[in-house]
Amino acid sequence: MSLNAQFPAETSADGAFVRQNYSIRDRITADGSSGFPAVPGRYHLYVSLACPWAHRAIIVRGLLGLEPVVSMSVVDPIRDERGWAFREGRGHGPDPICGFQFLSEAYLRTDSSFAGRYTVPCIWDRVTGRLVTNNYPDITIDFETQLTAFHKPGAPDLYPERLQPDIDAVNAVIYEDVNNGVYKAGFAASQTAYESAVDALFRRLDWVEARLSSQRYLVGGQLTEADIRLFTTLVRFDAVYFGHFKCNLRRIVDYPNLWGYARDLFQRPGFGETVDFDHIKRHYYMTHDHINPTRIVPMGPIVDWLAPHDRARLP
Ligand SMILES: N[C@@H](CCC(=O)N[C@@H](CS)C(=O)NCC(=O)O)C(=O)O
Repeated sequence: MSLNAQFPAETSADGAFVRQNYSIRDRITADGSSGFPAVPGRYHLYVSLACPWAHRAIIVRGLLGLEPVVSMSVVDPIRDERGWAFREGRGHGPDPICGFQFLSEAYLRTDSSFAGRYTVPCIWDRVTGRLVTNNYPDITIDFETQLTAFHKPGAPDLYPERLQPDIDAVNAVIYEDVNNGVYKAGFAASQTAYESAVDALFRRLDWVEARLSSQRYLVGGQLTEADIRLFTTLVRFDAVYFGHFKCNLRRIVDYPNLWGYARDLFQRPGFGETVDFDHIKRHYYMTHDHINPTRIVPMGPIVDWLAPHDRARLP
């Protein structure tokens, strides 16, 4: 069975999308207590520019100035039954670390019996010759809290201790209803499961819209991990989730605050330049064959991400 054909199987009896549980969950630690010490040049981050979970790590790595510390490479946005592949193309190329042809090789070298999906983002350790983690929520947190010795001067504190409970609480509901909510809608295999995902998604977007009417950022009056997690879903929303995943009650451009907020982030250093709409659109529309069997990639929408946003007036 092809990987893509497996998608419908990843649903519960009532047709709801269920995200896999398999993951590799070691941690990079400042003191090395995990066996994976924070050492410059030791780790490599594999990403797809299409993937919202990988996109978080790309943004955080850039904002913290970790480019010289953790190397990174990009897979081909088109994934077939063999999984993510390293191929020459615009914005991606051969595997610079082990010469792998497919990301699956990194997983199987780590654990020859690995039974999960071969997902991005994941981090390779040059010293032990294996993956450290593919657990995306840990990757950005470890960059923020364990690699602090290597942050660039003036790097933002994206996960300040005093805000962590609030950030975690906002992340939890936004993950459930928005970040993963769009997937629940898109991969639903029953009308009921689809409608319940779309309901929850747009109720949560209304909640975020209200929250952002009186504050510039999601938590604590400053840019945090929570904003980065929401941004990578918002930036894909009108381009792919609205059509491809049928999240079409409203577009992000229809929400004054969410749309201003998304542009505010997009227009600052470290955000817009990491967004590749070509990889994003080709990945989703050409990879999920059970949703878009013709693999035709829509031309639109035309969205002006550079329009002024007026968010600086908010606290
Ligand atoms: N590792 C995570 C999330 C990351 C993730 O889903 N990445 C997607 C791209 S957005 C991926 O690599 N999918 C490959 C596949 O499903 O074969 C998970 O286990 O759910």
